[in-house]
Amino acid sequence: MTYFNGHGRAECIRMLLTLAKQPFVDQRVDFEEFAKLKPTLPGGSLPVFQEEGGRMLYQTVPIMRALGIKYSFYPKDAARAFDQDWIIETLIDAGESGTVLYLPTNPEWNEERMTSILKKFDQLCKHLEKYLDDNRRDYFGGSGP
Ligand SMILES: N[C@@H](CCC(=O)N[C@@H](CS)C(=O)NCC(=O)O)C(=O)O
Repeated sequence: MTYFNGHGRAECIRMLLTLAKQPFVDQRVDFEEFAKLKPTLPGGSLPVFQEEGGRMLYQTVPIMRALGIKYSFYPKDAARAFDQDWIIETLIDAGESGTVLYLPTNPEWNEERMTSILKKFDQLCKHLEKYLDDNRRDYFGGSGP
């Protein structure tokens, strides 16, 4: 598993492999090493996960889904799989709209734009919270972290 030296997009993969008790090489590269590596990467970005004797997987969510299926964290039932998938996509949408909350203020973002971004973020969070309330859960994946 190759990524930069930080949590970023890779920590969920590290956590999944750790939870599945699967030893893995946690290769962490700096920007100089990444520049050399980039042309060899299937999508030109990190994280990547090299399957033993197999393919180099890339794109965080598909890597998580493939490993989730392999190590039985991903539901076999279509309705439950759908729930996991819409939650993942909604969290990504919320993350993308929420990024502006901690970036330095961009003078090109006027108040109207900021308000509409925050409104979208708020709607997504409400949708996610409703799922937890409706299912009487504290965690999206089940009864515990
Ligand atoms: N959708 C991709 C995005 C990957 C991505 O943008 N990775 C960043 C690090 S978080 C990266 O490698 N940036 C350097 C580059 O693309 O040159 C994923 O989820 O894996």
